[in-house]
Amino acid sequence: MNPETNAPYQRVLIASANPLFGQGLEKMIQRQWKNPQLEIRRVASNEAVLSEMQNWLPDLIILDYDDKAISRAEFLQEFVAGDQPMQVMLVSLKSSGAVVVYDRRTLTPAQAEDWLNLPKFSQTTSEYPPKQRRSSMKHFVIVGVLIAAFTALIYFLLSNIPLLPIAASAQAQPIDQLFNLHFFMISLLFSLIVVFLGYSLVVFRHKPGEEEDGAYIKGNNPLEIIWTVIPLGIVIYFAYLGSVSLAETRRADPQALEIKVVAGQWFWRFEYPDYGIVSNTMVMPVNKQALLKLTSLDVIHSFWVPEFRVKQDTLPGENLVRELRLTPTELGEFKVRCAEMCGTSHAYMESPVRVVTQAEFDQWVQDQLAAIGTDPVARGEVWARNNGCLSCHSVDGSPNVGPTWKGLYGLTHELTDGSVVTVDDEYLLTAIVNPNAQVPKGFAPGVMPQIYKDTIPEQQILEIIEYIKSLK
Ligand code: HEC
Ligand SMILES: [Cu+2]
Repeated sequence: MNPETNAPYQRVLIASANPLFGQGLEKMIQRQWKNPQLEIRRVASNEAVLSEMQNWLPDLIILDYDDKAISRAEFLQEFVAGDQPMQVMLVSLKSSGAVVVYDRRTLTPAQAEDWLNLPKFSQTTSEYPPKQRRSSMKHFVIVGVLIAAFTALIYFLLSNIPLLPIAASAQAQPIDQLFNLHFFMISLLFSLIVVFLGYSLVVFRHKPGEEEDGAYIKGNNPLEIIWTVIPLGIVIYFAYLGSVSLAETRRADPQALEIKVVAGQWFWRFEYPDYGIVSNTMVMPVNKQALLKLTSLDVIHSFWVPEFRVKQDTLPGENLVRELRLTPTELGEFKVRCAEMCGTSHAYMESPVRVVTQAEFDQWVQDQLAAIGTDPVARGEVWARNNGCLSCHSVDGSPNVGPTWKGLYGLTHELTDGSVVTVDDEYLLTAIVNPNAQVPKGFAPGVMPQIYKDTIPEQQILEIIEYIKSLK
């Protein structure tokens, strides 16, 4: 360092947040200048620099070139506001111990910008802050327009690429509305990120010869609050829409057609308890709600017809029956597939789903019933099997939860109340529709389901009785 001997400094202000910088420089200056009147002060923050400049009036200010905590821009502002020329040095300490003096000069306020050579500042002092704000406003306007255009473009593409198959059920409507909204949000967020990124890359690129570091930004509270509160609001709104849509897909029609869906490795079976039909194809009348009661025989499967959008797991276990409501709105042939990995043939676990008119459905029911036959005994056996009677009653005399049906008809029975009855048609009918009325000795009341009066058509109950009578 080589100070001008004819202008010895009396008050030197060293501005750096790095204590090593200040100490090293102070020692060096005292050794070199040997000026007994020399006073050196060290400050570590912007505020301190500014207050010392105003109150202590140093005649040399040494700024740490590498210190981002000392803002040269603010320093400059303060300096421009004053009217004293000031000696400033811009110094950098290298790790090798070398001192690099970038600049050292007496500055008049008018020269200040030139000296600091901060490219962001305008050439004319008086314009400095407003001009900067105006030009960043310009960037925001351009970016805003670009984001809007980009969002529109991507949303247009997303909504015109057939990402989803046709929507073929009433339950698909609220779900597709949600999908649309999500597509819009995806487009907006994607544009927001990519446009800001791309614009910054292009517009704020280092120009050749521009060696300055970028501005040091420590935080921005308003920005952080905005980008927390707005997404939070959006997420809460989506949660609200999600629950509304869920309720919509579950809206119950009391007239719904019940279909029991049984999943197993690897097949689907569809039972129509109202008709006593069991089928490998799910046939549904159009525009009529079907109430699916889903269950599994082995592992967890999942019932999914993509055109209907809604999906429901099927779980093994009597008391884990799940419900799904479907109102098909389009005639046609679809496919149910398993949407839960369930073993080696999971990928092939598909069954046809046919949506037909009510007339076609009635015809299908007639055909199925005709296939079962007209023999009451044979039909009774089907109803007994479909309704799960045979899981509690054996037909070969072997013991089970309930009394065996073999040889039951005509038997003389002792009941738990001590009375003795002969098993005839009337007894069997009462036993099925009102099981607790007469409990045979050795069996507990309340075990046999009390629901059959309501769930099995009377004609079918009579045919079950014919079947029981045939088991001699
Ligand atoms: C969960 C087991 C269970 C199921 C399912 C079941 N039952 Fe029963 N059933 C019983 C038991 C236990 C009894 C004896 C106690 C009673 O009568 O309540 C019985 C009694 C009967 C009797 C009288 C038998 C006798 O010896 O007096 C008839 C008839 C009968 N069931 C028919 C049916 C029919 C038809 C179905 C299907 C639609 C059916 N049960 C389903 C458990 C069952
Ligand atoms: Cu499966």
